Amino acid sequence: TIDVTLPARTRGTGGLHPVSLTLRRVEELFRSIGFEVAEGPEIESDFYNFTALNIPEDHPARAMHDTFYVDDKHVLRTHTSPVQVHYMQDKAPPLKIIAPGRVYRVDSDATHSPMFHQVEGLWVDEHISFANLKGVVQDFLQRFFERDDLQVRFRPSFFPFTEPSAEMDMSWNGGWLEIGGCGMVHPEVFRHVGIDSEQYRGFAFGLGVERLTMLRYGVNDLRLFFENDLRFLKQFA
Ligand code: TYR
Repeated sequence: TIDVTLPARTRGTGGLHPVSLTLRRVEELFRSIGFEVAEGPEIESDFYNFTALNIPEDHPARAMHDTFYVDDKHVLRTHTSPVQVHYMQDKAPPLKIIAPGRVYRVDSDATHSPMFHQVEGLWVDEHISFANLKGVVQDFLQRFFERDDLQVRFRPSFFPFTEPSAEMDMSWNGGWLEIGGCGMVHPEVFRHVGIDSEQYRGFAFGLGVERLTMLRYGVNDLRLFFENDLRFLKQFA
């Protein structure tokens, strides 16, 4: 006979990885202000990963110790910025996208992983200025962390594909934390994709997804994301 009053054997259900939770949230927040989500390949030719982004042949970012080479001409993308190039080649402005995805660098310790995630942002139109960049980033971070008083600070910096360029910091526990790079799209990048830099300007930024996730959930070691320890992962399900 069957005892229908016995408790059922249950099975664990899956949950989303904390990095996936962050990616979903980032996409939702940017979609809500009119950004589309774009994707690009993880294996790139050096044209997309470097040349079109105004990173010349002899630039240190190309050195073997940073970049995983697939062969002479192909790399595992070192950042999500090449998605900008694909998108601008394929579509005419106005363009308003984010491009989340995996990136790869030869690097491994408590704060660096050989594979990690970035979210690229790009907004190209006739009257885009650095003020739009500041507004979009600050608004995004305030909503992402649910803190109206969160401040963003821009420090002058250098990226070959933006001019001017800046490093972005956000206020956190009384101090400042670096959360990404940004700037105004360099005319040389527009030239490579056939956009008239007299008519159009754009801003771009790149944010570290693991960084956002660690701050949001109070995780202090990057390696926890990649060890697949269920005791860790179950806390987010
Ligand atoms: N691609 C840069 C990096 O990985 C980040 C970045 C992205 C900086 C877009 C500027 C920018 O406009 O370090």
